Amino acid sequence: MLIEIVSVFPGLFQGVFSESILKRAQEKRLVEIRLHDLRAFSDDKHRKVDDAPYGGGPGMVMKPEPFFKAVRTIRKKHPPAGRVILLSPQGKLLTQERLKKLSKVERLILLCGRYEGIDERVRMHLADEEISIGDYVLTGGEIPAMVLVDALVRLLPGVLSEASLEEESFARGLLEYPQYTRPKDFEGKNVPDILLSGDHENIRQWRYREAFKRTLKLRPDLLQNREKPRNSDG
Ligand code: 9WO
Repeated sequence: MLIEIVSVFPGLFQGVFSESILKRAQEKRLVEIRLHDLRAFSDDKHRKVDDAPYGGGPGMVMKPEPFFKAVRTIRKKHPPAGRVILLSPQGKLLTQERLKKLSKVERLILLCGRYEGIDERVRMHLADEEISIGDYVLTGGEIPAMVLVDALVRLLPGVLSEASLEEESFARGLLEYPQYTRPKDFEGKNVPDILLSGDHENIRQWRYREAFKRTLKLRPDLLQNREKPRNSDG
C-alpha cells in the first residue's frame, strides 16, 4: 500500500511513523508513506496556502489550487490514481468496518486541512471521500490522518501476527476481554483462577462471555450494529 499525505506540517508525522509497528511495516515494505508539504504546491511567491473567505468573516480559508496541484503532481509521479480522502469533521465516521475496506485499496492520498476551513471545491471536486474520526473540532486534519494510518497499517497482511488478527476476529465487534499478566497476586488483587487452570477451551468460552457481558454493560450500541455470525443459509 502507498499512502501519500499532504499537509502544511509534514514534520508532525515524523515521530509517529518512525517508531514501533508503523516503522517496522515500512521497513518490511508492507506500506510506503510519503509526506508532501502543501506549500511546495503553492504558485504564490510567498508560498501562501490560505486566503480570506469570500463573503467576509473571521479567519482564513485554505486555497484550492495547492491541493489540486499536489494531487495532480502525486498522480503524475506515481500512477495509478489513488483514492483521495479529506480528513474533516463533516466526513463519514471512521469505523473498523470502513478501515477493513480501505485496507484493500492500493493507494491513498490523504489531505489535511488547517485554519478555519477549506475551499468547498476541494471537497466537491477533489476528494473522493471525507472521513471524520469523531465529533470534535481539532486544529487540523493531521492527527486524524495519523489515526487513520495507524489503524489501517495494522490491518495490512504481514504487519501483525496471524494469531493477533485471529484473536481480534474471535470477538469481532465486542470490547476486549479482561487480560492479566504476572504477578498472580498483585497487592492482594488476584488473577481469576480459570486463567491459571490450563483448560484452554474453558478459557476461550470464559473470555467470550466476559467480552460480551462487558459490551452489553458499557457499549450496548456495539451489539446492535454488530455483524451477526452466519448460519448455514449464509
Ligand atoms: C474552525 C473554525 C473557527 C471559527 C469558525 C468556524 C470554524 N471552523 C473551523 C474548522 O472546521 N477548522 C478545521 C480544522 C478546518 C479543516 C481542518 N480542521 C479540522 C479537521 N478540525 N477537525 C478536523 C477533524 C478531522 C477528522 N475528524 C475529526 C476532526
